Amino acid sequence: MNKLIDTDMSTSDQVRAILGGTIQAYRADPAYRQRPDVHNELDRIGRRLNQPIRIALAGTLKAGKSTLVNALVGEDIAPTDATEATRIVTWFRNGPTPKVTANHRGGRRSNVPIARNGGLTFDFATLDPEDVLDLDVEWPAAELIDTTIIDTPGTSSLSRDVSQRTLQLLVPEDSVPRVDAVVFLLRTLNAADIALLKQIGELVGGSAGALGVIGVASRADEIGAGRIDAMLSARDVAKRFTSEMDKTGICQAVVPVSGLLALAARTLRQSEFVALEKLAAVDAAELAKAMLSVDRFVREDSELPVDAATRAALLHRFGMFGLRISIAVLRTGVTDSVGLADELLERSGLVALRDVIDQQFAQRSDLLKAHTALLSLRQFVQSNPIYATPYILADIDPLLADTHAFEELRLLSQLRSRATTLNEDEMVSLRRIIGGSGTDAASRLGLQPGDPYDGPRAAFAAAQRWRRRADHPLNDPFTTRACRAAVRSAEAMVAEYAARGRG
Ligand SMILES: Nc1nc2c(ncn2[C@@H]2O[C@H](COP(=O)(O)OP(=O)(O)OP(=O)(O)O)[C@@H](O)[C@H]2O)c(=O)[nH]1
Ligand SMILES: [Mg+2]
Repeated sequence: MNKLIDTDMSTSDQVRAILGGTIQAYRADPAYRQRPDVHNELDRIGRRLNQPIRIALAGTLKAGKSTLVNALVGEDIAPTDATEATRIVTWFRNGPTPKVTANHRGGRRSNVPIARNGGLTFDFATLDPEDVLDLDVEWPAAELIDTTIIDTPGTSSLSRDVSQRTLQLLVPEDSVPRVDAVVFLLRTLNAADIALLKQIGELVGGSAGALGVIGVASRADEIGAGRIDAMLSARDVAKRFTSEMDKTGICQAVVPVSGLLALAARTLRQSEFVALEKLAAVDAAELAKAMLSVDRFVREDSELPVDAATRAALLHRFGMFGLRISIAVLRTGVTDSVGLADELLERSGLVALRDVIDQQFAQRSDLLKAHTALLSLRQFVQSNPIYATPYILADIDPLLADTHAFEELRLLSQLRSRATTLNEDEMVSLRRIIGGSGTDAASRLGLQPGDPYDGPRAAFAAAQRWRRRADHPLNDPFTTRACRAAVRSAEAMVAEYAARGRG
């Protein structure tokens, strides 16, 4: 990654410095010297700065959260059937060998046997789900090395206790953030979904809670009822979702995704490819008739060249839309399973989602973690007051308020919900320059890789342009604030180019 703007790096260092000072203050304080719990908590806040970023998948009941966890990891590790496990918050981290631990109320930990039935499920025979706070899954997976993914129980107004577990994670009562970023899945736009999103949004807006939030219009393939153009209409729905979620002002982006199709693509088996090829070879009119409905497609007495059990299994893995799209892709002349998988993955929306996660979360992971640490520390010194508490707060608060990279993230969300006097072109380039399409200079300045155009000159021109735009007499305060942020982003690049030139 091109770390041109190194404000996030220095923010982490500043957070480490504040933390170091805080640790010393508590060691020196007679009231806390003998309190290992206090010192452990401070160590924990510090350690987290070096750990993978924590991204929670949250959303409504059956929105496809667990399926999307599996699609992101590329393996069937999150239970998706309606087992007890879907009611418990589950952490997926990279580890040398598969291992599942239950954290019980009162601090006890126990090993959970792993059961495999196609996917992974946990053996709850010896566990009382009511007594389990969360599950910790260690799994050797490349995707988990830099990112810890947290699967949460679906929220709904019908099941308060379960929703409560998710809320506790996302919007904890003690205000100590548990996660650094949130992917929020919505299948429909009902009042309860929007209310929850707003609840999270209020905390984000109040500069508490996760700073990064991405919206996903999930199970996007179902929107077109399995028609081939489903993902196209999904894009329309995503637009509607976007505008609805925009009103909450908390998502930096909204993407339509079919987790089911993405998972099938990432774990496509040769036997499935062979069966799909057989189906693709059937006369088009005949196949269309056989695929008119799910019931017809899995009929025992069907003439299709694939047996009923295999058809049912295919349907389970791909969904009707996935099957139609696979067959259409094979008919365009794709002849190998890798080609098919690539095409399906692209169409599932997962590639787009991963790009957004990379731009919004991965490239900013130090920053998001620094933000979490500052909030945690702020909460900590307030609930364990010592003489130094006001001084520590006096270090933390300006950092939270003035760190330009935090302001960039807040603006990326708020620009979606608040009125400005910017025209469409200006909005696009403003979002870009404050890092909406990636945090490296080329992305911010809209330069093509290998573009002969001179980066320093582009950065300088952008700073001038946004300075002028910030001074426009008809600006409202929010527009001025956004333009000034763009100036700062551009100036940071100018300075960085200059430093590079000297170095
Ligand atoms: N067609 C289609 N079905 C999906 C998709 N994602 C999930 N499903 C199905 O929807 C059902 C619920 O999926 P899960 O991934 O368990 O959803 P969840 O949000 O984790 O559910 P809870 O944790 O119980 O709230 C399963 O039967 C999935 O196969 C998708 O993208 N497309
Ligand atoms: Mg689930």
